[in-house]
Amino acid sequence: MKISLLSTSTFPADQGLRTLSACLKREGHEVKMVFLTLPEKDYSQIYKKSVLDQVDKVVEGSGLIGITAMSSTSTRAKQLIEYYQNKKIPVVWGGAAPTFFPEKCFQSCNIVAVGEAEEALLELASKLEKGEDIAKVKNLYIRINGKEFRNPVRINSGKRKINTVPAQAPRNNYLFPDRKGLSAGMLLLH
Ligand code: B12
Repeated sequence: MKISLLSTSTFPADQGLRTLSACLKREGHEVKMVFLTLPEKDYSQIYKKSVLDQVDKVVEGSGLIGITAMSSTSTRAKQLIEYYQNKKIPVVWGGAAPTFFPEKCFQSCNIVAVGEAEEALLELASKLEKGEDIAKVKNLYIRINGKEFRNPVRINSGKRKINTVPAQAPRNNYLFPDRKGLSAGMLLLH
């Protein structure tokens, strides 16, 4: 399945998102990562229509969109969530914001990931691809036809290989809008 992972971070480091990308690819999914950096000076800033149009082209055909945000970038995450949920694409919101404040994030997003999500995201992607019920996927808060499920955080089973090197290659990584000196393939922490 094609899965698009969107980062709202001000700096395209996102070791979490890159790790999730690598795990999904290993299970055969096609993954696009898009880094939607905006400067830190104004967290109320949201994405322009021209940027959303660029993202649309990359995510076209995705069966799932994942969005990462800290609380700082939640406003722009909510913009993306509303935008893609309105297009009827399943959206899962993960990262620091939903981990610390799941209830708050659950108000805007129908699928919220709490905590480390390697196994949860693989399970969600696999179930969506097969058309299976996603209501009981651990680590996720899920709303289906108005019914809400708040599943507990899992203890990683060890059944799936989740240790991996985060995806770094610029191929299939996109950075919008263009910001001088930043590259979607760059690695912050080495
Ligand atoms: C490295 C780091 C940075 C780096 C890189 C950030 C980046 N964009 O990647 C830098 C220095 C740039 C940074 C900056 C800031 N940071 Co910082 N940072 C961290 C730190 C130390 C580690 C994050 C990390 O890489 N973890 C390792 C990866 C593998 O784990 P992860 O990111 O949590 O991802 C996992 C899950 O969250 C989840 N997940 C993540 N994304 C997604 C997406 C989907 C779709 C799904 C399903 C799941 C999912 O699955 C991942 C894999 O298990 C954390 C503290 C911590 N211990 O986590 C603080 C932390 C995230 N930062 C924090 C803050 C406040 C900031 C700043 C606002 C500080 C400031 N005042 O400027 C800025 C904001 C930057 C921005 N808005 O982009 C807070 C966030 C609190 C909150 N409520 O959101 C934290 C938690 C520190 C704290 N305890 O206060 N930070």
